[in-house]
Amino acid sequence: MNTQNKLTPGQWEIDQFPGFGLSKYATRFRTEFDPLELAVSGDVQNSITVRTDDLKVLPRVQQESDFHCVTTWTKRGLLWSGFRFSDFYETIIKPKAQPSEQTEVVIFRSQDGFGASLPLTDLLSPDVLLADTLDGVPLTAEHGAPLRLVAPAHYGYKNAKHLKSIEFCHDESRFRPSAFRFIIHPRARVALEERGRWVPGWLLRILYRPLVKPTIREFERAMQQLPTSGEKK
Ligand SMILES: Nc1nc2c(c(=O)[nH]1)N[C@H]1C(S)=C(S)[C@@H](COP(=O)(O)O)O[C@H]1N2
Ligand SMILES: [Mo]
Repeated sequence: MNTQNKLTPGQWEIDQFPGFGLSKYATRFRTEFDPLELAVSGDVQNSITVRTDDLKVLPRVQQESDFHCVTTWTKRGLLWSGFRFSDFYETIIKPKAQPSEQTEVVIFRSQDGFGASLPLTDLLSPDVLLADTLDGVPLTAEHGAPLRLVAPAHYGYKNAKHLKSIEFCHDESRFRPSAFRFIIHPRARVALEERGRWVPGWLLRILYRPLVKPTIREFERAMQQLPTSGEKK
């Protein structure tokens, strides 16, 4: 569906799909894979907890899409399955949590302390999923168990893994970025090369590219130290 023939500017294709992220998260593995407990709060009437069974009312969708990390690697043709964020919003969030009509920003927080935010309008695109399987098997610790965001039109750093909570907010004020603000763009659309803010995309490419291989190795080493060694518990 989202697999394009031509890579977007500044990206190169890699064969493997590495576990990846900011170095500081490499060893902060989460332990709570199951059961899923997703806390929903923010500018809402009711704060609620969403569990695995609650998601089962949503139609399950499969999607093949490319994944673009801001540090310039792209993995093509990943097969995800899960639930459309738009279905989640319409069927669960709107009736149960009753978010404010002025909701503009959604903040995702992860079990390892990572956080990401995106405009609600971007998340309502049909290719944005809350995914729980990759290539036909439940997500591993490496790739975001138990549930992660998949937003293929946005750089990897918007695709929060190991989701713990979701906040529906009027604005970004409750969001504390996981890294220097200049490397985080509020939308981070791949097609527009919105890698960061204030710094042009072409410069960030040059700064990031040397970090790719060492970061992949760092995450691989950290994975090997996990007692469950990448398996979902
Ligand atoms: N919880 C969490 N989510 C995260 C990250 C992280 O470190 N922790 N890293 C982000 C970045 S920078 C990328 S490129 C992708 C990598 O996803 P992968 O590990 O499945 O390849 O996850 C994103 N989501
Ligand atoms: Mo990334």
